[in-house]
Amino acid sequence: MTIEIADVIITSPGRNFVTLKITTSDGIVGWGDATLNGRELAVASYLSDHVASTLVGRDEDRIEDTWQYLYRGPYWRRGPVTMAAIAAVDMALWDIKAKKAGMPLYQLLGGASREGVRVYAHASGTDYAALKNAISGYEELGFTAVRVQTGVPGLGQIYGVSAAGPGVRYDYEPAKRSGDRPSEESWDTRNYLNHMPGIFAQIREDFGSDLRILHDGHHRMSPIEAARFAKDIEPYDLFWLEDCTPGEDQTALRLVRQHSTTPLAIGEVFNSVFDYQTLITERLIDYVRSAVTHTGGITAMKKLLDFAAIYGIKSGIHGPTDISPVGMAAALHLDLAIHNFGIQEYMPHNEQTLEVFQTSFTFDRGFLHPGDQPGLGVELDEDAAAGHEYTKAYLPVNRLLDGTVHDW
Ligand code: CS2
Ligand code: MG
Repeated sequence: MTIEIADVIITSPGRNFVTLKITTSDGIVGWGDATLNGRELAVASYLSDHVASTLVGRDEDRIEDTWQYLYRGPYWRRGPVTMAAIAAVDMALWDIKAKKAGMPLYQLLGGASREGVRVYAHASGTDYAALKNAISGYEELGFTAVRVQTGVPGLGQIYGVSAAGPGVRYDYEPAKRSGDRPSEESWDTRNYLNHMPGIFAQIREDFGSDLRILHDGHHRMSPIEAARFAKDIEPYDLFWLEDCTPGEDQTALRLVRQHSTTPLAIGEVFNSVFDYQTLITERLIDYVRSAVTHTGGITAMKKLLDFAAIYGIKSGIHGPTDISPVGMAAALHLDLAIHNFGIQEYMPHNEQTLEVFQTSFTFDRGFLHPGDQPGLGVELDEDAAAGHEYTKAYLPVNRLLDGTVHDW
């Protein structure tokens, strides 16, 4: 059998998603996630203008060969747009292969290594009272791990902190529909460094030592600031400190490592194993944060995680709402199968999204399972998708209080 057609579907059930649909000559359909937050149409064009016609007539079973064809073939390699496009093709082909085998994908990846995958939720609040309320809510739902983000005195709205009041928990949306240009936020690292350790102290006091606490630095610290911060928060036993420094410089984390035993996670902006080469071989991180959707798909992610395993480094796959349910399912099948699983990020999608993408994964007391439907276990309802037109949305820009554009 061969690939007969590759279609790109753009839908916006509350936020934008780009999905690749591959149909084989015998009518089997595979789905792949190609969503790149705030730059969605670039990947859609890459796929429909440059990739789709080259897939037609290819043997859908040759996943590795197709991956290499798309990666090495065009000469221009890597980058989030290219790697999201390759990821979508790769996921769709794995979906087809597993459907043909009549098995859930995790079986083809070696079978389950655990009963379910521990997930962490996003708890945030503009102040400690709101944050505490959010953490309690997640504990009631059975979560054993939470990422905590909170407002910083002297600053307004901060990325990663929900502006909604207490009690609203699943409302945090990273990309805003803000017209023709991104919204802007302000930042001050000094205020943050002085404020945040006290928040972790309060959390430990209120919630005890069992709760797994994660925190995202969102690339905002310099290497020496991150080293100080990681050292300051050591007493609060974080599960991880994520993206403490800007992602481009792998050697920056040497400095952080030299000063602290706080576990480090990085990688949601990475798209290739080469972004990790120094980090992994020098054991500068503890968790790989890539999204399957942005790192070339299941084929590439499995190799990256196997490479990490040799160095005792675990997975912490990116799973925000800007990864579609298809990309999330791909992560869950990998999580269930690999030995060096660490934790999985889980930001549940809204109801509109789940009407468009019908999922079979299940949540039970802090653990997700991808389900046992053949393939990835997610089907896109094209009629429902057509009802949600693409709406331009941007991630916000970050500036220091004096107006300087800052990392985030
Ligand atoms: C965040 C994301 O999930 C995370 O850790 O950093 O919200 C991330 O900023 C978005 O996925 C960006 O698109
Ligand atoms: Mg992050």
